[in-house]
Amino acid sequence: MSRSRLLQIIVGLLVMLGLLLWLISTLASLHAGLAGLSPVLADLALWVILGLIAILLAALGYYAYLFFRPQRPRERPQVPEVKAEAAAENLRAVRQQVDQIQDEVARQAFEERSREIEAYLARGEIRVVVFGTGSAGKTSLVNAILGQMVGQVGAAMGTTTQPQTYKFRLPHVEREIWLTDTPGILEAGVAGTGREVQAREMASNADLLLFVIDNDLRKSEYDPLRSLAVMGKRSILVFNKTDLFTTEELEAIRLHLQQRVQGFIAPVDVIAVAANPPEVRLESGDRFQSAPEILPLLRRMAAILRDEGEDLIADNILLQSQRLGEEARQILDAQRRRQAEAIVDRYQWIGAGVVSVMPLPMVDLLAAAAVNAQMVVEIGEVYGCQMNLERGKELAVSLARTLVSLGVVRGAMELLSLALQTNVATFLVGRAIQGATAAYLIRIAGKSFIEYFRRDQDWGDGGMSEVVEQQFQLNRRDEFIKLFVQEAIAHVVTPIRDRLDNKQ
Ligand SMILES: Nc1nc2c(ncn2[C@@H]2O[C@H](COP(=O)(O)OP(=O)(O)OP(=O)(O)O)[C@@H](O)[C@H]2O)c(=O)[nH]1
Ligand SMILES: [Mg+2]
Repeated sequence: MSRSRLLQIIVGLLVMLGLLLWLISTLASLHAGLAGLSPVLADLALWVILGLIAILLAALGYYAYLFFRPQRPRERPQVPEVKAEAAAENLRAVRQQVDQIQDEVARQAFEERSREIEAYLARGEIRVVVFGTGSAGKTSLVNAILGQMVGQVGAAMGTTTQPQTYKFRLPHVEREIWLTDTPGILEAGVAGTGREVQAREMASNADLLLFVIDNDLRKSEYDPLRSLAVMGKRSILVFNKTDLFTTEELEAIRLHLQQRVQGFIAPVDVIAVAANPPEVRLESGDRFQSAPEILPLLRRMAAILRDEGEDLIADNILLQSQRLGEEARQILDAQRRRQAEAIVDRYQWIGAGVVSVMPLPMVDLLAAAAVNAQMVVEIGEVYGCQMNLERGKELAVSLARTLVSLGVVRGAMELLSLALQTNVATFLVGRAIQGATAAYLIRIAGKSFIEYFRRDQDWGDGGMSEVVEQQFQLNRRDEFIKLFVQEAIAHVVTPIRDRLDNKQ
């Protein structure tokens, strides 16, 4: 403690002691004066005055406490808890899906993306992405916002070839802001297209999008802007290079822009700026560079980030994790489909082999062969559904009935008879038709079961019949039947012919 402070405290204490002594002597003389008149009145007056002093001291103490109490550090605003929890929950589910992806490269890419989202959730920065056509002035805008030349500016399209991210802060916005400059969209050439994909990806991951244009909105700008805004991307439409227009032109364009984006961008979020007004030569011959005019944009950004920042982040994390989940689900679906189709493929030719050597009444035999309980169980396993053989059989039998009742058995036989008669020697045609039809029906049954398990063991509104009918329609196209017959000849006819040849 400094000496002057110590001195202040001692002087303060002495003053207080003096005041206290003065108060006591004043009260004592007041009490003595009143006691001469009435001792009871003297006591009462003394207590009232002491009570008032006590109340005064308590009030003073309370306000002193409020004034001097240690300030709790301001808590950092957290992402709204419910949404953040939903996003974390979603990410956990996505991770489980990702674990099942067998393709190493795809799995690693998904793991990387889910780690990125988690890191983003933990860090909580606000990501602002500057996006738009080549040469609209995106890099100029980034330079102006940051107040320094961080990125190269050029008249030709394609000046920025890689996204660049810069960190900065805005007054009254708690979180750090990551500002990303992206390569322009609609650049010519393959390199431009690749960059465009990257830029679009970054735009769809942004918390806040600054969509930069330098004239009226072209269709090629309107479409991506609309689809990003409609998908829930918070966007500001930044109309740059306003120095090139007269005040009247400017107002007309601004009004027109506000009308065009009505419905997905509010009029206050259409903002005119001049990020990098060019140097002008004055009459005196001196060169003059006017300052960028971006203040309205900075104000609007600060207002949005201050008022909606927390929601923007939470919504965005949720959106990203949902997108990741959807993509993982599609890959997993394709992977399971490939595995399940391989099972169907195996069973269809096993069934065909069995049927082609067993002379049984055609319709019964085909329907029975078409549905193999073991195949049902195996397809179920691919889709993570454990079922016993008994249940597999139940499903198989009801599907067999449906195949017969829908006329698929007869239909398949007619289709294949027609195709095989021209391809196979007469003495083999009967067996070939029997075998190929069995394979074909197993295929229809297998494909129908794939649909059933894909939909979480649900046949859908139209029931089993609709799924079977659909599969029959899909598998009766000419091109497919031609290929199928070739395969059937290889799997069914050739082995029979070989056996007969060996016997002779
Ligand atoms: N008149 C005028 N020109 C500007 C303004 N802002 C940018 N420009 C010019 O527009 C051209 C393109 O600017 P950039 O900032 O490189 O544009 P970009 O959108 O980053 O372009 P890419 O990186 O190629 O996609 C440059 O010649 C800038 O000087 C402005 O406010 N007024
Ligand atoms: Mg640029």
